Amino acid sequence: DSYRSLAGYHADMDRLAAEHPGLVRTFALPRKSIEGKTVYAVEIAHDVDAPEDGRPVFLMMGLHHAREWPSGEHAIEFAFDLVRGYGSDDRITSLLKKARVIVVPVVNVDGFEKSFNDGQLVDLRGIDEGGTGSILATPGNAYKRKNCRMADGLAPFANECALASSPGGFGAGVDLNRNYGGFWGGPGAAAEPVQATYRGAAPFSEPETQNIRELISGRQVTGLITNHTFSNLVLRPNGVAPDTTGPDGLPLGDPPDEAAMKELGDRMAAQNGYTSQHSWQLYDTTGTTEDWSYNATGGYGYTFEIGPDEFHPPFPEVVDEYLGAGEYAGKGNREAFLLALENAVDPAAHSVITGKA
Ligand code: 0X9
Ligand code: ZN
Repeated sequence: DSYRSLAGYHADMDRLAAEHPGLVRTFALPRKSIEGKTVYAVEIAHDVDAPEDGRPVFLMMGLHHAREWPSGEHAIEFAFDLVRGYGSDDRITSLLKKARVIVVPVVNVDGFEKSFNDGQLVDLRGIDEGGTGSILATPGNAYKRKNCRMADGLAPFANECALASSPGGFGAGVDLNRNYGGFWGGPGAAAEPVQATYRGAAPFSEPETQNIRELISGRQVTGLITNHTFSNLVLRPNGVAPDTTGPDGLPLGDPPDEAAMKELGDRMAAQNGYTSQHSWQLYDTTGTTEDWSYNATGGYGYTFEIGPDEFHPPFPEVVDEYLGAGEYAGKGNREAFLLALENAVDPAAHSVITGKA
């Protein structure tokens, strides 16, 4: 009926596990957030409690960026869909016998809580003694982007985590989608803590990105989607163009799996009606989730930029865009996600490189 709060996400994950023992389990990621909150994952698979059995893992994430509310909703709705389909839908049942699916709907728990509470947590007007005026122009925190890493050298009000980091690049916090260890420190990420795309003090300096690193390094993640909003895009690595100079002094070139990753990206885009493109065609980025995960593990990774033009569209539109209903008839993310899961089960089966397609 409406966007989930952080507590709502946790309650739904717990309920899924409680109602479907053997199929669903929840677990805590190893590092607590900057503010000490636990970050939860839900895992869905046939015989989910069986010891590690070599099944590939498909990872679905949302809400690296606090304000991008639909990104968590689409992630958790996919979990619900898989649970509903297990035992009743042959395709889903078969996929869940061959792979494990892990969903982390809220990566940036601290930031999301601030954004969702939309400025109700703090009223800074009384303490605007620095006289910047910009505080008054930022009445709510719904548009907060980054995490809650507070930084030395910033005025006390700018160190308030509840502040939006944009517009105006205002406020402390690390951009979690610039903090991964892939091309960290390169173009398209800021070195100054106040900036909206601040990369952090070092690669993986943040507990929230460490969580995802541990998850991907400890399991066999052969495919992932990290959801963001907005612009109706399916983005694939890399975040910098092939003529960019790499660490060896030579141009990076396209990723070795470019042809296969393009083919899957295009097939997903045919399902959701988005545009499939290289990440760098949007703009340069470094330190992003899938630039690290793909280059570190070879598992395919995509960013979905959900929705045409809003961070917080009316909730019924978010549901329709997931299902492919209403004005999104026939163009839903559900089917695109299933293609990604299918590919993660057997990457070679769909590869234009192996020719088995
Ligand atoms: O800038 C970002 O992090 C993403 N856009 S957003 O509006 N959600 O902030 C785009 C990232 C694109 N680059 C890669 N995924 N490599
Ligand atoms: Zn984003």
